[in-house]
Amino acid sequence: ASLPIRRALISVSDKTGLLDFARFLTDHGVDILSTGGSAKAMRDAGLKVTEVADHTGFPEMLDGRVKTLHPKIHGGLLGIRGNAAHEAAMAEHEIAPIDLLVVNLYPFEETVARGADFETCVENIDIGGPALIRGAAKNHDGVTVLVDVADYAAVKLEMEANNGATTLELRRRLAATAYARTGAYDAAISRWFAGQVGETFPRRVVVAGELRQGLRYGENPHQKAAFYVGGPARPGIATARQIQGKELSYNNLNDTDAAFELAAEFDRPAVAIIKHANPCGVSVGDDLVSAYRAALACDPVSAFGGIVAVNRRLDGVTAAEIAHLFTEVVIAPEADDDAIAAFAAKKNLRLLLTGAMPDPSATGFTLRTVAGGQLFQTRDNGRITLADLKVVTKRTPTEAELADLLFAFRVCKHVKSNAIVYAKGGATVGIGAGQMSRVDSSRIAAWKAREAAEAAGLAESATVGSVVASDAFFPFADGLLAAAAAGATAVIQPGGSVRDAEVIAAADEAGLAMVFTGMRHFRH
Ligand code: 93A
Repeated sequence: ASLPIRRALISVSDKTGLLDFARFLTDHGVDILSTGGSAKAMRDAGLKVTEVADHTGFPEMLDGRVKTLHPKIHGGLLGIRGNAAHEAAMAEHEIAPIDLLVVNLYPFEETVARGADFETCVENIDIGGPALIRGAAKNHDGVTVLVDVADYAAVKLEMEANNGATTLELRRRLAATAYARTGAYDAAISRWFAGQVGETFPRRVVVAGELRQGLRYGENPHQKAAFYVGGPARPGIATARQIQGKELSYNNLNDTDAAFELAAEFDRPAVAIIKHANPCGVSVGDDLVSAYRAALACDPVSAFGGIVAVNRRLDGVTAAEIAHLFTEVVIAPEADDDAIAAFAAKKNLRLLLTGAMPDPSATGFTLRTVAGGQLFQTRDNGRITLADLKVVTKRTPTEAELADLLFAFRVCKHVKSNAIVYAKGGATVGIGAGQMSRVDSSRIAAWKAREAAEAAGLAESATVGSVVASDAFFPFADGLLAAAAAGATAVIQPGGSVRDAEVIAAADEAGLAMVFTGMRHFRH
């Protein structure tokens, strides 16, 4: 059986919940040792505290860089309870056991995040704190270690239930949390340092992440899954607050992320509808409701059970329109009360609000695993604007075509390769995704557009008079000719094929206008 906690060392930068917890300890007869700021906060609240300096007989020094780094402290945490030799050594050197350690570290991550200068960041690297935490966690057999304010309650509950003691089970769990914290802390420091010395890809990478939630299963029900958040703060799926609806699944999270990142590409009101991480309809418009209608028209069959992202505060009219169709998730930066009310009856629909839109130009990394390793790359934050376009055909695109070409190419960036996107009037009208040959994507996109037109009772396919975008160059003229046959009048593509001349000649012959972007947007 565990012995009751008699002595605690408290040294915390984040003083949230400190006084309440310290009072609880005092009420349970625990002696409290503490460092400067923490001791003052407790003493000011009328609690009895012994300063570490008084306990060790060694002053806090070097601007606080040395406050707890003393054998009386580390011996008190590390000495094995019930080990005769350890107990004898502790007695000889007057080292009192410390049964509970409560530490949270200098706020290094927050200091970096607020853009502090180099020296300030370095000064916020905690040395003594991690040493205490690692020692206490190693000796979890006899010592309880708390590094997270959220765990104070669990220790209180156990102490209340067990005459002031904790269970080994809890101490082990807290030890695991403790090493997760020191590991993440050092990872943040090394990542920051690598950035300071201009290393894009440091020698060793520890992916930042904190468990946000366990998921019911992964991509398939026989796979286990969890959602971790970390890295540079960026509004999006990781900052989303769920307003209503059942728990999100792995696929929901992945698809919702894809939807929101796509919607973020546009300045005008925009709607993206996603299925299986590919868009099945995207549109910009004068307002969200018209953008939603146009996005839905692209492929209303696939949109069933889809995910809808908008890049503006969601209004009630648009929400009511979305609610007509079975939709899994809606994600928006914010929503009007009317919009929230419009979804209330749809128990299964999840509404997520992120607070803000992500910046598509932001730098960062993407990561995917391969057998035995990971592939890192800087994120695809490339964004083609009018100034980047090079007209390669005899005919120059009209202004309306240019607007649609840029729109279609932005969408293309978010479609699995090979990607072909037909667009007209600021809306996609046909999307071909994920095919192994570009000409197949081109045909599928045109075919789907025709199907949608037929279902809507239209006389001709919406691809007639549309523009077409390709995420990579056309290796042969066939894909381009398929687009011309579908009725496209203008083309946007990176260019750079050995057969560019042939493809340009085919475009001229078909009367197409074509622009090269010089930038490819593969997405595999
Ligand atoms: O400067 S340190 O690296 N050296 C130490 O010996 C030390 N001991 C505790 N930082 C140290 N701490 C940290 O001080 C704790 O991790 C905690 O974050 C902070 C609490 O200081 P105060 O009680 O003075 O506010």
